[in-house]
Amino acid sequence: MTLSLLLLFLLPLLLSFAHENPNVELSNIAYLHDDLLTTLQHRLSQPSPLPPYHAERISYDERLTPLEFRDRYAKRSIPVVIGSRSDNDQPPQHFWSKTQWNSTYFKNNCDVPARIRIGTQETPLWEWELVYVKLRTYIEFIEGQREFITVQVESSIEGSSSESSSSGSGEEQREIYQPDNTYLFDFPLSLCPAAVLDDFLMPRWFANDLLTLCYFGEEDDVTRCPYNQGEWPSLFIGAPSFQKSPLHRDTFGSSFFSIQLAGTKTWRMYPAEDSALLCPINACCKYLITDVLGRDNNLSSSSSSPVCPLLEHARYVDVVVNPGEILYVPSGSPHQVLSSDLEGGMTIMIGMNLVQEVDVEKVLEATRPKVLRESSNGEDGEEQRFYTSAKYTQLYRFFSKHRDDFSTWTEEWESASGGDHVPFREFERRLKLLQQRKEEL
Ligand SMILES: O=C(O)CCC(=O)C(=O)O
Repeated sequence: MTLSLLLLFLLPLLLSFAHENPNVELSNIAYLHDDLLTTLQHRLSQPSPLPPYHAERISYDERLTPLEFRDRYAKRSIPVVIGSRSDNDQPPQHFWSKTQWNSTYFKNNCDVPARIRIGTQETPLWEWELVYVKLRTYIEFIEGQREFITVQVESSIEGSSSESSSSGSGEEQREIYQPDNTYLFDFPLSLCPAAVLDDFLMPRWFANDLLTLCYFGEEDDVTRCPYNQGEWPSLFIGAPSFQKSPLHRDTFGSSFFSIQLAGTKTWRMYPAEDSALLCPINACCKYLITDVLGRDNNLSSSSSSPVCPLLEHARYVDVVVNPGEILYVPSGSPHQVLSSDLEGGMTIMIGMNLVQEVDVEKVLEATRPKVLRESSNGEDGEEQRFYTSAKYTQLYRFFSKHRDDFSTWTEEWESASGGDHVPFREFERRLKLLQQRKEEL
């Protein structure tokens, strides 16, 4: 089907999404419609075909400054694997932590309750149940040292919510026997004893993150913004036969980097501007099709789908990320991740969402409060209904207030840090460090 024909069927298509899929919130339809219209108009105005989406691979010890990284890759939304250019040039696996971050390290240094997901390969990870188990016990289970684990069911845990990773002492317990139907997904390292993060060296290309500077409130009552409360960096651990996580894009327009510690992952990434072609079902971050990598785990299939006919027009790139390598995913870029068990081992990965200067406009668009129907509040007795997450409010305030400052902050940070990798503790304190430096000048 050509794009101009698709344009004609645009509205009925969206309406049928809404009708057929109970996950589609009607209030999102107008937003999605605008997004798709813009995408298609842009496509139709381009000389066809558009250049293919591509990723770059650079060496981890290349003397590439954060500002060069910004100009060469982040500004142009190019995914990057920072690792080795050849098999003979492997980066040291533990470069980013003082001690080697491997399964033994996490078993010995972070034996706290961890929230894991359990489900089946047929259902997307978002629908998997959330349960708790001690991290050491979980790792022993997926390493094959335990036949089963006893987990605590989230609903039975006092004060728990799907946003929180804390655990309490509930009663309901269950035994789990299938490691491949479990996944430790996005477990905040801040829940481990502090020594774990104190060991961490922030790669220089990401140490200019602005999200970590987001606070609100008055001087003596200052609070960290949501998503700046120790959610990241986070840990992902999968059993050797865990397959894949679903297609999604990351929350509020943030970008992302990961450090692959063990096992191999293959990432399929789409450019942010093709996102509307993937049949999004809400303004953030889910899609009607969750699996674009194919049923039998091969990478070639699923580029077309009867329920999402626009999918075949979306460009994508597949990249393999090996142990020791870092992956950069540009802001707004939808992705699906396939875990490989070529060597029969588990996968361990550290991930971190961030906001760099070049991401700010996308973050503002994603977090801007959007109302279903404009009306001055109360005038006609109707309340304004926002359909942007309430958690985005402080992010929007911060990023719009300082919109014009970020470029200076980024450059100041580059000169304060010498553009080098930064121990995590200093990275967390960098606003203070910048202020100190200004006072000294
Ligand atoms: O590695 C994975 O399984 C998924 C990671 C990911 O897509 C994310 O954190 O956004």
